[in-house]
Amino acid sequence: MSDSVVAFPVPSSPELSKAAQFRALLKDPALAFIMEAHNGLSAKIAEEAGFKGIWASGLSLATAMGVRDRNEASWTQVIDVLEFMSDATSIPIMLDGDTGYGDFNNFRRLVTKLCQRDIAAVCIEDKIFPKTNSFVAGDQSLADIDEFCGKIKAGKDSQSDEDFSVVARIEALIAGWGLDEALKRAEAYHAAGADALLIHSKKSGPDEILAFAREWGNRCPVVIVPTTYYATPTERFRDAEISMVIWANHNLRASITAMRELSQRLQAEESLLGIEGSVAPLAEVFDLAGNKELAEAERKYMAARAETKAVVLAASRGSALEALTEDRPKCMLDLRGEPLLRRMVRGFNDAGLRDVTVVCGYKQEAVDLPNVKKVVNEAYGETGELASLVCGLEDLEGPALIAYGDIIFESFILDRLLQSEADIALVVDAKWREHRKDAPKHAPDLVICDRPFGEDLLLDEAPVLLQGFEGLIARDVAHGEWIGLAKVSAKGLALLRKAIAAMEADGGVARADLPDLFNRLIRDGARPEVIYIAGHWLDVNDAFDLAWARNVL
Ligand code: SPV
Ligand code: MG
Repeated sequence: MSDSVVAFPVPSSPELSKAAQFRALLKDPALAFIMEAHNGLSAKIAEEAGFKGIWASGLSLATAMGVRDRNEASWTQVIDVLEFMSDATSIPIMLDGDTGYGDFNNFRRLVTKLCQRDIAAVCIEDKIFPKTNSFVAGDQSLADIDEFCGKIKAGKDSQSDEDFSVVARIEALIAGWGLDEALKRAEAYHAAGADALLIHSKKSGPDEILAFAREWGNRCPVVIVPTTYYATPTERFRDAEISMVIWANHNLRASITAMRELSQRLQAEESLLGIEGSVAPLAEVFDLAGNKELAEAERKYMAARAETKAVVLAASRGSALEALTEDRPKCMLDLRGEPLLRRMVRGFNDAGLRDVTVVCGYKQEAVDLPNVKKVVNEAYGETGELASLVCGLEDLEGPALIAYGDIIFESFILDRLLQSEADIALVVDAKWREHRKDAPKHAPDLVICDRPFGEDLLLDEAPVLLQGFEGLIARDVAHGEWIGLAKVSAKGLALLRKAIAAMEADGGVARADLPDLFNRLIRDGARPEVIYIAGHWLDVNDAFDLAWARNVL
């Protein structure tokens, strides 16, 4: 697509208005060519090909709307299409205004509206409303000369743009009235103020329009439509000092041929295989639509909102579950008809997280969920959670949610975490003692914060992790248990990576778990935000947990 073809909105007008460009084409002694278009797409294609102007053909506009060239579409429907064409292009458009859609008064209003929509010119023909196409049998009665001159004058008096052109189309040759009648009308329309004359013919040779041109003597620009005398060498129009040639309906006819061939072939073949190579690639469609401009505008005007991605650590077997995890990791254990992990991913999706990476290890082939990216920690047997996290973070940019693969939690917990703007945020259960009283043998991820959970939290700054994870030693003093859910911002992710690199340098990644990483961050000065909850979650460590989960869900 050439750079001059623009998508809505037209960003910059050239030095000349569209009307002035069209006027210049008419006046230029060089022969000009304008191309038919009938919608925004064909108009763009005409401009892309290098045409300096567009003919908004009445025949083509009507046919593309599925109606006849008989004023069946209303003039406002025509103008609606023109507006798309004009918005989509930067070259001038001349509307085929048929007979002006009524009398002088209707034509005045048409001209006013065309100027408002930046249409450069209108051509009206001296026939009777509703018009009949010049090439079909039917009433080709000519309009009264004086009445038509009044229409031209009314149009010229109504244009709000001084460069707007009214082109008077003479149908005397089409209606069989001959050259003298055509010249008489040319004289009258010129005197009434027409900016140019369109002399139309349905002969297969150019003789009658060349005779007209000779007699007229270039007293004002002459426009022709060589649809039926197409075999005439263009040089002959130049020699006759014709001002402008209209290729009147050829985009429409080309599209009919192409669409017919394709539709018939698909109907017969019931497969896209045969046609894919012969249709415009989708990339071209998006180019023509101007998607590139939109992408640039988005970068300029839309606040960048990075998508939060989720990483689920699900590499471990869960050996306390014994036979239940013989053929699958514990994240794939069934919980009322669906695997635990699937339930989690659904919750993520519901909260707007579409990009979910699952770090697998043990029996990774059993993790067969759609819509998740699977990465494998091949060394899951000899490594801890941190090594799995490193696998999961590999291609990650921007904010990330990190979750253990064996937890179940109420959706409000996730919503609350996603709202956090902290660089690092962890969900901590302040009621952990109650949660753990029936399963005292687990070593929960206990944390010590700068203050305990309290009723007045809304009034305070968010609590932060102070001493971090303290293990079993802290049972008496812990403020809560980290539930295995955390979020990091883009900056937080960078902090994590830095801490991991430092731990690697110390040789401490392979066996490390996530609490070791958070402790390292705290040691290096980070103060992760704590989001306190009071229950409403559980994790699945053994058959007891699983039974409990199946009961409460
Ligand atoms: C049109 O394109 O609608 C025209 C030109 O009016 S013609 O069909 O040749 O009459
Ligand atoms: Mg027409």
